[in-house]
Amino acid sequence: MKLYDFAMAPNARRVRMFAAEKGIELETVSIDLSKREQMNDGYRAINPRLAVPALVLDDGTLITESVAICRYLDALAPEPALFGTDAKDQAIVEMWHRRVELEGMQAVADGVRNSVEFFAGRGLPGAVDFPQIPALAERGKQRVDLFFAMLNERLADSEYIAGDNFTIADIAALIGCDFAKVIKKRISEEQSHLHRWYAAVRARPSASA
Ligand SMILES: N[C@@H](CCC(=O)N[C@@H](CS)C(=O)NCC(=O)O)C(=O)O
Repeated sequence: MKLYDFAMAPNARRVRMFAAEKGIELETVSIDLSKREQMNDGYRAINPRLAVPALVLDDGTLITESVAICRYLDALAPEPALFGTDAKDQAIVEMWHRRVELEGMQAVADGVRNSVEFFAGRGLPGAVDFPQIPALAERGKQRVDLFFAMLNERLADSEYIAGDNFTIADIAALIGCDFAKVIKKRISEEQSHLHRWYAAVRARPSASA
């Protein structure tokens, strides 16, 4: 199988980090988003959604959506259990992962895509061009502050975001925190619980994948 990837793309990093935690080595093909290579006819034929990551299996099956790719890798290599263990734990991991995606990653994406010059005319990824909406960027930035505050509170009494174990929720949150630096949003010194968690998760070898 082949992963269509780009080093700086947060959603692609999600998959690389997940695979590294599982000990899975993926053959990768870089699609340089900074040169808009995702728009080229060659890539369009591989993934008409014009985004990374995209996983193409040996039988030609295309899997897009970073979390769907992670689900596939998880089924290939169930250990360590990054989507939770028993019924209750899986639901708790899903709950936190969804919150991180909707309250964190989406907020950062709104902030970045609607304010950074490179994304002018490209307010959303995909085949259709959308203009930037400055008010959405402002709302995104405000929501990032709330996201950091929410995580700091949660991490005051939990080692990792979904409980005692490192999970996909931590991967998504780390990537959200790092992506937020693009819009100059950084964890503040006073957010000691979030700081503690960030240092621990950032130090994992998979964080550099
Ligand atoms: N929901 C998709 C989002 C994929 C996505 O937005 N990928 C970005 C990179 S992180 C992309 O390819 N952007 C291309 C563009 O902006 O045209 C996923 O989780 O995989």
